[in-house]
Amino acid sequence: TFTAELENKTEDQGSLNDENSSDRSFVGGSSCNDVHTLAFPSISTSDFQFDLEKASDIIVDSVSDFLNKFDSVRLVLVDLSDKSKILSLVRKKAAQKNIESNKFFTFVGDITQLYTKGNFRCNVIANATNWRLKPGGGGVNAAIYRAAGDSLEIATKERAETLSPGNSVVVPLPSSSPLHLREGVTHVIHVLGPNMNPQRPNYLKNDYVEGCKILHDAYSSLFENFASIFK
Ligand code: AR6
Repeated sequence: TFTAELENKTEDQGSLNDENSSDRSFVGGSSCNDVHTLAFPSISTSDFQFDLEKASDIIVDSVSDFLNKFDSVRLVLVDLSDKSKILSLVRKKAAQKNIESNKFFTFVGDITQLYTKGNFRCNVIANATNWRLKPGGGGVNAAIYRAAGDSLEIATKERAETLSPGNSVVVPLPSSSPLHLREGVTHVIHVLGPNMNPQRPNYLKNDYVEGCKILHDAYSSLFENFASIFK
């Protein structure tokens, strides 16, 4: 079944040190060179505390809309653990929607080490950022800024100072950045999602009508910006 395929793929690709992975030609091989691949984390569902059921519906709907419009692209939802609830919800819902498993799948691993640890080439990665586009703060944002070095902060500042919820910005990564050199990442797309955490700015006070709209806008903006890189 579709689900089984996705699960197998996730296990193979996520097994970080498996030198004999049967999926090697698919994940690391030249087939990726003519396919633009975006790896993205689940926006807003950890530090920003957005509901996982609602987020998974929005991810699958947004992915499906995007894949209907573009060929030669792949979208990959990444999370750190094979116990990730958002990954399993999204896998289940993607299967129900019959989304093609070679164009959209999940991957278990660190988004900053997809190639060196996961043998998986992705030229573009998304970051779940904060409104000031600042390094640190924890989560995937801290990890990406740490892995990319100072040049990401400098390149980001040239593009934007702040971001409003539901928007994203593409930042070309200088070739001197370790993330570019080691992992082959050419662009980082910062995305700001809706915030349901009272301790963070732009707190939505559990307003899921507004929250769902913003998360939908965030993924639409992310995918459109991804397409704009290779168009
Ligand atoms: N690789 C892959 N996925 C990761 C990684 C990683 N290295 N680290 C975390 N995740 P979060 P948010 C997953 O909290 O909810 C920051 O401080 C994680 O398991 O990073 O949008 C920013 O500055 C989860 O599935 O982002 C903002 O202030 C997903 O990434 C705020 O957090 C997103 O979790 C944004 O909160």
